[in-house]
Amino acid sequence: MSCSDSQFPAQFRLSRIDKRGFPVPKGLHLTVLPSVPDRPSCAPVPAPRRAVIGRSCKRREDRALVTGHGQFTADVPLDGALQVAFVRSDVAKGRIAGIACDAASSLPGVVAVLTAADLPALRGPSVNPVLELSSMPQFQVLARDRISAVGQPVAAVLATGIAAAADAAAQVVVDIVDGDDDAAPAGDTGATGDSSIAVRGGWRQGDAAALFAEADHVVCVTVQHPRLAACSLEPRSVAVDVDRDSGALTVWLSTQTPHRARTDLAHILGLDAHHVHVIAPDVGGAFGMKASLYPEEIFVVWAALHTGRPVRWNATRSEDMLSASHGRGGRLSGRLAIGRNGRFLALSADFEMPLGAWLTTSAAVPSWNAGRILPGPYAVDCVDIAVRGILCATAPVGIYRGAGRPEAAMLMERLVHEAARVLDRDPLDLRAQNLVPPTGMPHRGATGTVLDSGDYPRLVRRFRDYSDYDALCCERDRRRQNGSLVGIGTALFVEPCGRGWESARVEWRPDGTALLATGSSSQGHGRETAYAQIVADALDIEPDRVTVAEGDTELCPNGIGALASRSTAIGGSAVLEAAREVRAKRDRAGPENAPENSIVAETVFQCEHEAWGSGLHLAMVSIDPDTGTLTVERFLCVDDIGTVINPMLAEGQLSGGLAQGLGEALLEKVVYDADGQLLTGSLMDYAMPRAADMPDIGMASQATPAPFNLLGAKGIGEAGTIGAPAAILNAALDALSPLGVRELDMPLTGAALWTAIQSARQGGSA
Ligand code: SMO
Repeated sequence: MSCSDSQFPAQFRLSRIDKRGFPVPKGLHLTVLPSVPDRPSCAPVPAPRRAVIGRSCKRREDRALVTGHGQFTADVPLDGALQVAFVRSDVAKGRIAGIACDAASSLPGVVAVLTAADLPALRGPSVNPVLELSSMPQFQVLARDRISAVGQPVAAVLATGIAAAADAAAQVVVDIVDGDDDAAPAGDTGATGDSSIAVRGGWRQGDAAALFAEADHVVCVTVQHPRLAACSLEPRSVAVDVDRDSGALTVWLSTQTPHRARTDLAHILGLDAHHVHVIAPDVGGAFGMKASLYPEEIFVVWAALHTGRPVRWNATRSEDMLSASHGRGGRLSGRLAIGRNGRFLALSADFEMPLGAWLTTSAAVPSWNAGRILPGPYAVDCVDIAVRGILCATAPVGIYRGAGRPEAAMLMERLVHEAARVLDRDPLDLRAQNLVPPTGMPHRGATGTVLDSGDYPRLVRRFRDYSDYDALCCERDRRRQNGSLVGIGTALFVEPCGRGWESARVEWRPDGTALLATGSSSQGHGRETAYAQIVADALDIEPDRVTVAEGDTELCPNGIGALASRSTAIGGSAVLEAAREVRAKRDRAGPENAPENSIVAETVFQCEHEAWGSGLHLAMVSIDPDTGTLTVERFLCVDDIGTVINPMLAEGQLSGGLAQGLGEALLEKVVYDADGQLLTGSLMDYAMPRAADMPDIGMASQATPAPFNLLGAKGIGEAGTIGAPAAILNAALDALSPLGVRELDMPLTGAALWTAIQSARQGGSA
């Protein structure tokens, strides 16, 4: 695979994407802004002879994927595998009075119909205790006595074919009667008492009460995030083979965390981890939804052990809507105390985050991130932030692309825009006055987080130039005077990428090729391409000489996974470290030894601090006063992600994230009714953005390298989901500010905006 087709500096091309999602031909709008680091990186990448890092290599993964030769879990051949169909609860709460399986059991092709009574008590996946877990809900593979949410698996059919399994599942009759002592509220409602709080967190520094009392201005904002479905192109999927003699399991799983799946499965089933081999083949997107084991997956693995036969299950789209983890859904309130001249003095906030009926591995992560990240790029010394995670009778709510970062940025940037409105200041000027200065880096903030690097004032200046901000504001004011509803919204945010470690093994062969095995895995986001570039750069070979193995617990060293924008910064640093070590060994051995032996190095890279990317996004919107229809006329962003390995991949990550961010702002919402019935069970009811919904996007970059990883890289995977909703909501509120509209709930549908316009007009005339 050749990589020589295009060569760009290590920054984004400035590109535009047209209505169909295709880049506008180069030359039409191409303006490459020079990107010069303010300060040299503490750990500069040595100047390579070939400069493979920074090249827009095409994704080596894509030829197979776009020609139908991908190998997803559902494609793995597994002779004689039993298919599973689950019988799910059609009510949100109640007690199971009886399950009638006889009719189903006698159908042709049915091997077994199993209920909780047939299963041992199995625990759930481990839960990451980033915050206090105050009451753990019971985890159940199949519901034993009580129902905790609509869609909860109650029974499972094992059959020789998928149609037979589904037909039989339809014949199982589950008798559910009213339960009266359930604590968790049905549907997506608020807390009903202490027993429904499962996660607690708080951050305090300084005397917030005193500062609020003496502040010149106090602004308050509440934001309700819609609950979102991850909607990965490939739904959940698992296939299990079992070695009858040894009992060893091979588990093909659509996951972003294969090693953790192995550890959890071994723990849950009481097996030695070496008897569990997890393989994540091609993964068709995950977005946080495939980072935890599900009851269905645990059942399938147990069933293979139990029957001694291969077993598989592929979720339908509706099963994912019903029982895969959702994201967002939080209700966040905040107050900002502002002193004379517009200085931010203190920040207080209260978050209520839904958790659903059981806790996924990362259930507490959105709450933790939203709280600790809230001050963002601002120097605010005093904070008082409280977070509660609430159990409710719905599908679980966990991490989803951004995982608390979008919630933090949304609340903070709404507060900033509200402050600018109250003080009659320009939002960019007000921000510029309150930023953590580059000379203050690394900066330990009031919530204890350490911003590693970044030049926020320069980011704001650069953004002003790039977006021609002042001209846009003039245009808005002119059109507003003519009666149009036009608004500009901005959002300045930080994006920490994951902590901890990843591993890599590099083998340099006598024929000049290299084999990389990475513990970090891929969820379809181009890791093979980027990692091959890193190895090639270090060994001074072309990337097509590098073979990459990933997502396999036997072929690859131990790893964490494709999470939290950590793949390049941490996974990539491990790759670079191993490649450098191989190179050093070869240099020591001398060229005369090189042709005979492979040289191997395996390393674990441990990161001391997170790398914090940053970005400033702008949306200019207009709203049709007669229909409420919102049009995003312009979307412009400048992002700082440090060293860029592959500008094309970075751009792809940013635009994909923007699409998901736009989805949250304008279209998407999982809806439960008051009885806990899911009203958005398919893509007929749940509005994902389509290509035609995407505006033209302008992107530019600046680069302040991250000092605590070897590449100087920062995350970009979540930037779009963080910046877009806040920029768009701020823009919509700016557009409707002449009518006195101060609050809007996402998604900003035509109906929602029309209603807001009508009630503002009636209120105004009353
Ligand atoms: S929401 Mo991510 O896959 O950590």
